[in-house]
Order: sequence, then structure tokens, then C-alpha cells
Amino acid sequence: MQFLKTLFLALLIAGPAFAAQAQTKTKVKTQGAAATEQVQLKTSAVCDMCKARLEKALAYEKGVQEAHLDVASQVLTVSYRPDKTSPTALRTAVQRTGYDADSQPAEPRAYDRLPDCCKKTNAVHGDGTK
Ligand SMILES: [Cu+2]
Repeated sequence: MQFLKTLFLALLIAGPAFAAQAQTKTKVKTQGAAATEQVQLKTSAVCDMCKARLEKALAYEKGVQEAHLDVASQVLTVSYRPDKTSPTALRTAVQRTGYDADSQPAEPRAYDRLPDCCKKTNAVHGDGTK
């Protein structure tokens, strides 16, 4: 009986400590999520190669947590830390990769380096005749 009493006492003391620890952890996690913002940029991407190129370029960009391009709509969705970067900086990153970002045109030199099939002027792209 003495053993059970001791166990009960131990739980009584340790219980609140565990609860407090769990609470602290949850709070930190919530703060991290709240610090993330999302922006959608209209790009001139045309295919899966563009998608891979843009997503990779943005992944290396400071403050970016996730980048996802929808090829059909050409919309690049970026999750980012507003204390580390901004939509303006993200648009510039897209331009430097060779693609238009919203109303801003691609950087000409980067655009020239793109493979022909990824250039926005390639009208036959994607119809399977090349
Ligand atoms: Cu492409």
C-alpha cells in the first residue's frame, strides 16, 4: 500500500509539470505558423520543366518555406516568412529565373538562357508535335 501511495504522490507532483511542458511546446509551434504568409504570383511558366525550375529557384530564396507552381494557371504560390522576405523580393526572384512575375517582365538575360520549349513565345509548346 505504501508503494501505491508513493506512486500517487509522484503523479500528483509530476503531472502538472508535464502539462506545462506540453503547453509551452504547442505555443512555440503556433507562433511559427502565424509568422508564415502566402502570396500568389502570376508567371509565364509553360511546362513541368518551368515548374521544377521555378520551384527550385524559390526554394533557395531567403525566407521561403514552400513554393508550388500550378502549370495550368501559371500561378506560383509561395509560403514565406514576412520577417525575412517580401512579395517584391519574391517577384524579383521569379524575374531572375527568366519568367514574368505579375506585371513585371522576366529579366532578359535569364529568359535567353531558358530552353526554347520554356519560352513564352513558343506557341506550339505542349501540343506534342515537336
Ligand atoms: Cu518549360
